[in-house]
Amino acid sequence: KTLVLATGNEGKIRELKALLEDLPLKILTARDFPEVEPPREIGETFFDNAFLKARHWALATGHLALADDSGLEVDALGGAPGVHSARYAGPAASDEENIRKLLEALKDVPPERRTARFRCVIILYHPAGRWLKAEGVWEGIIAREPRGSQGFGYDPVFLPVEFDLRKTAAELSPETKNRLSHRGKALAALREMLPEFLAG
Ligand code: ITT
Repeated sequence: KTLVLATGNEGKIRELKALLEDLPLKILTARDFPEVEPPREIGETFFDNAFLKARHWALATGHLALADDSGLEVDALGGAPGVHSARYAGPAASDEENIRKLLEALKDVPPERRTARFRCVIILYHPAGRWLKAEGVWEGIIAREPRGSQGFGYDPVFLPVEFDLRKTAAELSPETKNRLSHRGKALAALREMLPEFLAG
């Protein structure tokens, strides 16, 4: 069976491939289908966007499609940037620009009020119309300055609770991040449901 990763985000592709590597699936990505236009992400929730991406790529390619919609929710910002995490600092914003805007928004916020979490919703969509949903959350604190070079997105300013706030997510090995992260947890939950889904 072929599975299409319904994403153009290289960071997600790297992590999802590692998390799926032992499964008997041929993994392709959106990039393998240059003729297919990506959908517009017009949803207001992680679920809506994950669903629309997975459905779009499954129907366009005729293969199983897995979409990940994720983002960072910062309590002191009322849950922002949330579903807008990828484009927080503008339509074509880089990770660095998004991080700069986030640190600026939090510059007067003390450590005890810098709590945040990454959230990930994964939808696996079968071209026949069946689908599965899985979610994962990763709790942490927003650092005062970026540190580390692994991972992607907001990892350099996310201090996961598991490391007593001493390491950013960008200072963790890919294996450690995948074991603890919102994406790793969502994938673990999805795997539980997978045998029945693929057999059905
Ligand atoms: P696709 O829609 O093509 O999958 P995207 O980057 O637009 O790519 P999202 O709309 O789901 O995807 O935005 C997710 C953003 O949330 C991502 O660009 C990062 O800024 C942030 N994010 C999600 N997971 C993250 C992680 O594990 N580490 C750091 N930042 C993350």
